[in-house]
Amino acid sequence: MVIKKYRVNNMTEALTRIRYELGKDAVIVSQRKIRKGGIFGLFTKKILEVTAAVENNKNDSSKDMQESIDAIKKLMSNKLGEEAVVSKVSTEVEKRSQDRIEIKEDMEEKVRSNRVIYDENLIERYNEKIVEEVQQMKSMINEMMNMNNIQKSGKGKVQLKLEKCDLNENLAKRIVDKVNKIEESKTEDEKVREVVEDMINVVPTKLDNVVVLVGPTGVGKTTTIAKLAGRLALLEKKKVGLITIDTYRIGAVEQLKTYADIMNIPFKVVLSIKDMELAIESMKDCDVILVDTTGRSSKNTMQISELRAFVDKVNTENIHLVISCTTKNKDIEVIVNGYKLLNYNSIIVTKLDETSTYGSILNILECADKPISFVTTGQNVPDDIKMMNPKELTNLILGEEVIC
Ligand SMILES: Nc1nc2c(ncn2[C@@H]2O[C@H](COP(=O)(O)OP(=O)(O)O)[C@@H](O)[C@H]2O)c(=O)[nH]1
Ligand SMILES: [Mg+2]
Repeated sequence: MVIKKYRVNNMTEALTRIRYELGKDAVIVSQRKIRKGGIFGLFTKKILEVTAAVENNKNDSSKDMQESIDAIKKLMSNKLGEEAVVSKVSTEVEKRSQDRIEIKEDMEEKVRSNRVIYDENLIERYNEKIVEEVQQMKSMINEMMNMNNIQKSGKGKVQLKLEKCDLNENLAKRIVDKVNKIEESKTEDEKVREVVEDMINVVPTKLDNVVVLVGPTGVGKTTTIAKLAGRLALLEKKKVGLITIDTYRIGAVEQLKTYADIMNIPFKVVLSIKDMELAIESMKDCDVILVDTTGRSSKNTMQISELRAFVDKVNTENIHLVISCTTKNKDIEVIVNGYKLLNYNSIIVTKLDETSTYGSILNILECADKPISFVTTGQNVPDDIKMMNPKELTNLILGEEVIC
């Protein structure tokens, strides 16, 4: 806000100067006649004193604001303690608000006493400006507090970036430690990529003999079995058989039977360990037998042991733990460890299309300490399944690519 007094001979002269110097948005706040010159009040001349005001974004508020922001940035870069910074900023905010309130009151008082028409919009805009400035200051204070909290937590930029990608805290810390040990002259990003890529072990899965999928309910085991069956039978022209021991869920049998019918491949429902032997025997001319299992609670060792009896009977090294990449970090540990009783050899991570951060993939692989065989990326059978190499998976994990 610029407020300026003009001593002129008449109003026309005042208006001309005000318009020229303050622009067309200026308003007249007050006007009065005063005496000028003379000796001891004699021979004085009556002139007009006109006070005009204009809100001036560039030259006033924004400049003040910019100065404050610059001051804060300087304080931040000087790494002052949190309290010192915040109290300094708070004082700035208060001072600025107070200044503006005083000017406003002053202006209103002048307008009232001189009965000058004034621009309501100007006051309104002026108030909005105050709110804006205070909000801006507030967000800067928050940002600074966050920065200081981060500093206090001792976490560096890389650690925070990894955690933002949903990698769990411990894993992110381990990656940072490994990055810090790399001596070659590479950028930090390159080092992080190298470490993450190194942690991913992909198995070029050969689907033959008997393939068993285990994992919690709803992660996509049956859908994945259907996708694999489709690829093997339709694309690779292999003889495929389907077995399910998922008789607990209503509709589970029908779901797989429908796929088997569509693909015209043999399908058996197994209810007992004895049935399992017979079913495998009946499909011995198949190149691949895919076995779907019941989703059991990984917390219930009884249920897992029961399932193990079936899986043991199959006698295969081709057991995949199926787990969704939308699984919460804490649950990953419970699932991965709970299913270890089934001696799975590799991991299938499903539902990559349902999230935009993929750190959980590495959380799963590291926790299980097993290679990854497939990822699934949607509900379409048989299309939405693929193998990904470590580079592609690293791109996803570090948030450089997304699955739509
Ligand atoms: N978005 C998405 N949904 C999937 C994927 N795989 C399976 N689903 C869906 O997840 C739900 C449960 O799948 P299902 O195969 O019955 O899981 P199961 O209980 O482990 O056998 C179904 O609605 C599937 O269509 C996937 O990769 N992406
Ligand atoms: Mg199922």
